[in-house]
Amino acid sequence: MNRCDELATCTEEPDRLTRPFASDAIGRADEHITTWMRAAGMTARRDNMGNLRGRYEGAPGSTATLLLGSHVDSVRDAGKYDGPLGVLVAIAAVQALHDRDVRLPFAIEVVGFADEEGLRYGTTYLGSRALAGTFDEAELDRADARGVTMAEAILAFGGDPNRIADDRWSGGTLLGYCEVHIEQGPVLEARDLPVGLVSAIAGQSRHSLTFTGVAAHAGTTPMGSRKDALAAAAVFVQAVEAYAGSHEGLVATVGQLIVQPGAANVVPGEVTLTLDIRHAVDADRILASERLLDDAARIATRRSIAVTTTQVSDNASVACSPRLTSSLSQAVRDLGHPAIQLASGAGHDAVVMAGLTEIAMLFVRCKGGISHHPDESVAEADVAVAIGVLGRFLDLLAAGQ
Ligand code: HGY
Ligand code: MN
Ligand code: MN
Repeated sequence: MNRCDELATCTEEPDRLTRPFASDAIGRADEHITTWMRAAGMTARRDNMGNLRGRYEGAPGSTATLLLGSHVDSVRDAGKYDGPLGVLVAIAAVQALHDRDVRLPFAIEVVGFADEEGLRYGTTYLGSRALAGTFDEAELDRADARGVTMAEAILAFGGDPNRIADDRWSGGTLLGYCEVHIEQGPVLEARDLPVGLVSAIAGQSRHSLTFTGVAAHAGTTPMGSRKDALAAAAVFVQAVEAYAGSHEGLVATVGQLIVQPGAANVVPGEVTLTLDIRHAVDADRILASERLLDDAARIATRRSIAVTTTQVSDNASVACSPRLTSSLSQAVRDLGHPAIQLASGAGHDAVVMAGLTEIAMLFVRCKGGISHHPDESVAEADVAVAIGVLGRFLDLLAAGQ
């Protein structure tokens, strides 16, 4: 818990927690985590994309590796636990082995992923894609809000943007990937449970839309002859909320909206906004994307303005491994708790890791289900359960359960 507090001081903004990809703040966080990894008997290095890779060797002759971890980056004005809790619980489980001088019949790698949230470049899962070997090099040309490309950011952060391919897993047989993460939802609190197993992770589509009208004088342009990009975007935002609200299991969000030129006395000429669409069933998510992008075109045409849309990312829903989840469930029961399963509406690096190996996730109860907000909080007792469950999970895997 103290370590979560310490990492929360690593921020790009003095009055709130904002820790973007390849920033000085995440560099400071990596230094703390590296120290803690080494204290737990791990070697630690940072790869080209900026993932922290801690390794705890297995017993002599062991050949397989189990991956643990979560992400180190954050959203803007974030809570302390989304991401870092999973990295620190994994380090605590390895620390317990190291303290007992125990070597398992497999190695453990704890990964602190460089970018799960996509705050800086709008993309998602940069770190886990590099490790899974599914990173698209074309993304290196993406520019951030200050015009710094991803390649330049990687270089400045100490990585080689031309050698991201070296980051892909090449360490032999994998037993799987297990991620501990706060639930970011209300289920465990409602059921009064400290932890739960993840059954599946909802699919997620991210789009960028730009409405282009004509900037004009706010005082002299009659209402009937305006091509107001923000008025059109506002109708679209309402349409997004109405559509998602009337479709079971669908959530859709306009999280960012940038108005140009952004002056009080100028009719907005251009608005760029983000659209985040999620559903557990991929067909429903894809249909929602099509319908909402059609709505945007219809709204623009009716107002004689233009709209362009770009798909920024698309991640299918992913089921967790029954085999790994069964061992994780057994670990939960062995610690005396019911092992319930619940779906994840939030995305996680596990989505990408599912392309590399089997995945399992353990959710930790969080207060009020609050997340992506500074009020995010977890109970120390629940974190202790999560560390115990992960330790038991390692024992069960070692016993070949
Ligand atoms: O947006 C998400 O679901 C995750 O927090 N990146
Ligand atoms: Mn997260
Ligand atoms: Mn998050």
